[in-house]
Amino acid sequence: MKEQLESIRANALAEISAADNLSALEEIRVKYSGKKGEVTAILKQMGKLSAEERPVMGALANEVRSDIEQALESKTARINRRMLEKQLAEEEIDITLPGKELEMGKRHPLQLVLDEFKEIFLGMGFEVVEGPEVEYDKYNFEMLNMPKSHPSRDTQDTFYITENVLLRTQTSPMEVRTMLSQDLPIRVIVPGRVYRADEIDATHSPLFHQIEGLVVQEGLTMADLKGTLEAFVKKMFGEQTKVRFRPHHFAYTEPSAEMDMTCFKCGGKGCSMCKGEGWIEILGCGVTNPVVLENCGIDSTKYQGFAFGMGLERLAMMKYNIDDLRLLYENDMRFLSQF
Ligand code: 2NL
Repeated sequence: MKEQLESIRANALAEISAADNLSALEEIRVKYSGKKGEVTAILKQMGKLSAEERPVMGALANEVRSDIEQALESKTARINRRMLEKQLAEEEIDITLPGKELEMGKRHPLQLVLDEFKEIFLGMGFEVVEGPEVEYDKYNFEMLNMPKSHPSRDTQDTFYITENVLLRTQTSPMEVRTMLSQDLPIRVIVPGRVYRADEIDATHSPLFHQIEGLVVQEGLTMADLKGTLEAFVKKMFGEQTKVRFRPHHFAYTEPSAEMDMTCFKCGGKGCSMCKGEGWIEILGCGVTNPVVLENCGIDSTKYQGFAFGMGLERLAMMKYNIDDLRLLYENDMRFLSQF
């Protein structure tokens, strides 16, 4: 039995030393120490031995079994380490390789101008409000002192959805909503999409963007309107910019005016940009018509308002010297990547 155990040990250790993968090692373990393994078979025969031999052989059998288990364990560890090293070598990262270039998104020129506009007016204490593009005739026209017969209500200009519902032609309906719901004083700017049934060309589009502003408080005068708008233009186009006001007519303001600014290209001398005029029209404005204030439940003997409105596209075209409105909608990367 002693020789048998010695030869089991020698064979097992030789096989373990030759094995080069985990499943081979598992087979060896089963062959020697498994339920039907060779060492296990010997241990089962211990009962047949004499009382003197039994402890000696028992000790030897245990020694053989533990030698085999230790050898299996250390070989398993070696194989595992080798596999890990191989995996690490395969996954090695070459930190000298150049990185992939990430394309950064950019803000659209209309967004750039809007952001700058908001920044300027937030700095003067205005709030930004936005509202629905599908509006009631009542808010888009009626409350703004444009009765059913008014030419700007002509169906040629306005997209009607039903008799009383339309796509807003300006953002003023949101100012009406603000006057109806908000406490005084009111200082808001209202940017947003507006719609007109226009043919597309270099200066027209059925969808464009407008920014309007409205102030309602006690003791307002035309001087507040002029000062606010002049401050805005100087911030947006530079301190050297001058403005002038020409009388105009809007149903919702009285008096009304259009504001021009000195041409940002020639500084007022006259050039192709301003068609030799030296001045460029930038916005429409006026003192809020008392009729509009009263329509919105505001006491026009106590409170005054001023309002203004302009096209965002026009502002962007002037600021960035863009000569065709359509460039702002086509999303051509060659155009957009310039901003
Ligand atoms: C333009 C210029 C303007 C207003 C918009 C306004 C709004 C309310 C009351 C009074 Cl709620 N006015 N907005 C005022 C003057 C001009 O837009 O060129 N529009 C066609």
